[in-house]
Amino acid sequence: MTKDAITRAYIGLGGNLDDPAARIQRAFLALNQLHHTKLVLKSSLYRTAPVGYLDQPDFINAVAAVDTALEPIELLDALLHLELDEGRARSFKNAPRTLDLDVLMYGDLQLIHDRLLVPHPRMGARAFVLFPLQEIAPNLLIPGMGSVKQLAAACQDQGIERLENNTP
Ligand code: PH2
Ligand code: MG
Ligand code: MG
Repeated sequence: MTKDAITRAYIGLGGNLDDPAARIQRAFLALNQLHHTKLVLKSSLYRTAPVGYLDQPDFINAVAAVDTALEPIELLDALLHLELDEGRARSFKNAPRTLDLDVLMYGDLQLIHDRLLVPHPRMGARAFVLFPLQEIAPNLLIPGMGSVKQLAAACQDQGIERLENNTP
């Protein structure tokens, strides 16, 4: 099922196993190939310190903007397929991974669904989301959380480095 309206959605990309930068570059291409979906903007790649479970390699993170006619759950399922294509295995919460693709925002929607919370409930406190998001959408307001600028400014202390040439 698709709907006629097109919605701007933001996708968080991250990984820290087996050449994550290459996987994120492939994921940008794959997002543009999804049904009823067009890649609109992609951020630089960032090297980021792990958040949550600390005993694991640094991550590579980025954010993409897509315009999509997929419904939120359809988009979620499409992203889960792309993760599987990149060999994603799920062992424990916040475990190292080849590729994680998260629906961060879907227009102005605030969604509580048993499979998906939008906006992503932790995005407002994570530099690895907010810095790349701010790069591609500096004036964005995150429903229920505030402006990406203010939220990013409050996360300056988290380890994050923009990769100049987009390679680690
Ligand atoms: N993702 C997590 C938990 N911790 N840390 C960084 N630096 N980057 C991530 O993408 C990340 C994380 C859960 O998905
Ligand atoms: Mg995640
Ligand atoms: Mg995820």
